Amino acid sequence: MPKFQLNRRRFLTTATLSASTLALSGCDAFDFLADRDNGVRNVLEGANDLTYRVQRLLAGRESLAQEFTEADIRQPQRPNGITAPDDSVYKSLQSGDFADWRLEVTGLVEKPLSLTRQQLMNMPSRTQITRHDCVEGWSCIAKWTGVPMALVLDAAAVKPNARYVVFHCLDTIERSLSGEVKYYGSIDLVDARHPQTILAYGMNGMPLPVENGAPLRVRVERQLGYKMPKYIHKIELVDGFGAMGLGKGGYWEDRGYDWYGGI
Ligand SMILES: Nc1nc2c(c(=O)[nH]1)N[C@H]1C(S)=C(S)[C@@H](COP(=O)(O)O)O[C@H]1N2
Ligand SMILES: [Mo]
Repeated sequence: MPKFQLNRRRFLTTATLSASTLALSGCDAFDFLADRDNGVRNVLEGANDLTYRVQRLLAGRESLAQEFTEADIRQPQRPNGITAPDDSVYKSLQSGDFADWRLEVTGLVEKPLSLTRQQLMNMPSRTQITRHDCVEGWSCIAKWTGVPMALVLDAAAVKPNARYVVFHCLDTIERSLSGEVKYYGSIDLVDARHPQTILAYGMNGMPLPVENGAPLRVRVERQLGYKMPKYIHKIELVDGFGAMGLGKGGYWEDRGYDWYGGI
């Protein structure tokens, strides 16, 4: 395997306009939000659509999520959801250290791509120390390294009618009599082209561990954890979610979570 190297020639940006300026460090809990009957949470959820539009309006396309320092990293990123995919395709890719893994970029693009991890690592990278907020009520600060998604989208030449980016994952999140469901999720092109939206292959200076989504996971820093799919193998540009899953644009969205998980 080629030696894994993280490029440190990166710009640390200062925190700007962000709703998430709570001075949480490490994996602190904000337990009150985990309570599903909590009034604050209900208001937050009811206001989702409004939040989405207001954030767009006030914060603009380029506003950044807060970034932290090395000293703010207190412990490993807490793994959540699927942490060890048992799918045979994933396990065989993993046993070959992902040499045979590819990221497909398909759908509404002029130039479909099929990229190795090494090719992604050869592209310009960005490193950022950010706070991950899970809807279950915990937060974690970690350092993420990856290729800005805008660069991958540009390489694929997104068609003008594309509206969303869908992430297809290798892990099965649900098994029932009616079949198996693989994790998937989506964001719009504004978030996809946001400067802090990266396809991450490194975490805390090391290759991304399996628990946290190896070989590739997305970071969308102004949204909640469930909006950041792990174990990605395909990025699809679409103009709607109609035919996909239950039609809401993501595994958790299909089960009632907001499509815009802004923080
Ligand atoms: N493929 C996949 N992506 C996923 C999940 C998952 O179960 N499978 N869980 C989501 C949730 S709810 C969270 S909080 C984060 C957890 O990321 P971490 O394990 O790196 O902390 O991944 C998100 N992305
Ligand atoms: Mo989460």
